[in-house]
Amino acid sequence: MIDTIKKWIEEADTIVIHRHKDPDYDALGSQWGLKYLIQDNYPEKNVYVLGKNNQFKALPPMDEVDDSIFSHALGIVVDVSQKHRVDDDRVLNTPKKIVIDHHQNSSDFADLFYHQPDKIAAAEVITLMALEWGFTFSTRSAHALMLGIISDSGRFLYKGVNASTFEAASHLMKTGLDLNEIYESMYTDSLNYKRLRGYALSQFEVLDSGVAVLRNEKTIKKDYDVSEFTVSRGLVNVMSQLKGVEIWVNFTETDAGEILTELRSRELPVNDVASKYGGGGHLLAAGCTLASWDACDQLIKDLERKLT
Ligand SMILES: [Mn+2]
Repeated sequence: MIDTIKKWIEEADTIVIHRHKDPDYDALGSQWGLKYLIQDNYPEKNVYVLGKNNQFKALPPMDEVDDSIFSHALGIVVDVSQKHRVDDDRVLNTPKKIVIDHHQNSSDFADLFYHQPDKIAAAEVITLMALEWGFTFSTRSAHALMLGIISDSGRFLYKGVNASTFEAASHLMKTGLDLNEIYESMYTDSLNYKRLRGYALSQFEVLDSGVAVLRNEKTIKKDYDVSEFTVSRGLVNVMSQLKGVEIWVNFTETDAGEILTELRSRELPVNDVASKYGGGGHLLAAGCTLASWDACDQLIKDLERKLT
């Protein structure tokens, strides 16, 4: 399959690269990493990374393009495979769509689906693919891809990190990356985010079943001047690596009254529970959106059933 992906890239003059809504460093690093890889190896091609701008400052602002380019562009979507989660659905107007993803989901729009659920990051998938293609890696492509691998692996901590993760990282490091600078750019917190984490640490409850639960009302993001995404994704792991806790879940109320739900687990897969409520993700890290606080109690029961 990766030979076909390379062939489609070689045949295209214009390439648009998309990722999921509410991007993280893996989504963005995969986009920029792939863009730079293509440009460094085929300088004549026009490559654009698309989607809303975001708070991640270690990468440049997103590109902007006219609606007219999609009818003749190659579409590549990274780190997501379901169309309702793709940022900027104009990619659906491209004649050929490649999806490169490492989540558990199937794809409902790919013409070519390169699915690698055993890889910790989409950026790892792209790194290893480009290595097999014999592509040259510049520092700029390696930097973007490294952000993705570091972020989705929790700095090489999460389950699923394996020899292949280090193989990809090792290759990227050989371009001369400054790892300290990268960590500095990713993990220097603002004071209000530190305070928010302190608040969250004092708030979550641990149920007898071994499920830890944090409930964030909609006022919290205003109190701490952070985004909804920061509350939802940024706080779930304050409950990680805690003795006696097997599964932890973070509920965040949105302005519309829905509940963003982030699930994490030490050993037992939880993506089936996320799927049951219309979400998805990885085996041990998944998410969904619930209609109300009542539904949260239902979901907690589903998690507790796994532990009995
Ligand atoms: Mn990812």
